[in-house]
Amino acid sequence: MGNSCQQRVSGLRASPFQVSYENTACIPTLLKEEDLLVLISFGQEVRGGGGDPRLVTVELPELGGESTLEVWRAPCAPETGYDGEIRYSRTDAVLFGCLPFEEGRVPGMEQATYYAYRSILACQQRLGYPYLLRTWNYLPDIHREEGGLERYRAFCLGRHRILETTPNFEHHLVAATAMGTRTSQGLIYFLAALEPGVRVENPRQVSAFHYPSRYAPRSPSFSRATLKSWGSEAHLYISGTASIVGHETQHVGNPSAQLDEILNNLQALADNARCLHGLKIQALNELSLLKVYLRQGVDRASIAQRLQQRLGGGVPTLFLQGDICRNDLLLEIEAFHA
Ligand code: 3EB
Repeated sequence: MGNSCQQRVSGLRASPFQVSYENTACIPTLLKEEDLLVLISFGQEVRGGGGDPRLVTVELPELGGESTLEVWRAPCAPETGYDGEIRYSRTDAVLFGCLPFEEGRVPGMEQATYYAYRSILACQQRLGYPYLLRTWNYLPDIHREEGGLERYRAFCLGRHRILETTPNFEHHLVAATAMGTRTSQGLIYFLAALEPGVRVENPRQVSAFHYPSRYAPRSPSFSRATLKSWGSEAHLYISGTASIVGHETQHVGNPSAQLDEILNNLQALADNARCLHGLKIQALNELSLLKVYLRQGVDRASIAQRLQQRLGGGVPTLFLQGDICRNDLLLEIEAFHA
């Protein structure tokens, strides 16, 4: 890599990036920032990014009338480029990669997923970041049946088939989001590093990789969170978290009760990260960022209000519309803690 960027604070390596939501910034200005690692926009695909590999568009509508950008900044200028179909941005510490989810070339969701993840694993090997920390999977039409199988379940099958070929794969499962889109182009992006994070599970929930087979022919290959220490600091990457206790959906048809259950799940997960791994987090209002996904028809304002009552309104929160993997789930929340 050209310019090395070992940032040291009191002799210890510090966080390799920070993430913020920005409502007033504009894309061309942000892309001129040398230390910009990743820029994520939401909704309609942005034209005029000049093919900058750091610019990613998640084609889910943002709710609430804003047009927010998610900005990841590194302590130094990243190196950017393309590895086949994967666009990447990397520093000495992390690799961020993004690829279109291509279903044209290979038939079916399962195969497309298998090949997408095979490309990701190969890219990690080539560039030298062998450990995934987190993945985001935005997949068109996840509830549609294809060859007798719901597409989300076919995704789980393809992801499991490739990941189970890696050493000690359950131990190394990482946090994830899997969300249905209403556009034709899907997208996967991921974060990888030189050393692994720690898998964190939730005592209120059956680990997704141990779900009974009625949910999918192969269980969903993700952990409830990944904890990654960066020297004196730590990040907790929290998966999309839903109103599931054990392995069953709770409060079918009731969005605000689902929200309360999600917050109970997030608190239990934070408690686990603190008690088992010493993460410095007590209350959910200490989380750095939230992303709330709402199924079409769920009222944003009432969810936002209840969230504010519970968390005090101090945690930056982005609301997106998406299809959560199970039909009876009305919302889902992912989070980042730094
Ligand atoms: C759940 O807990 C809800 O398949 O990668 C959440 C986050 C969910 C990630 C995935 C699925 C995934 O089962 C669904």
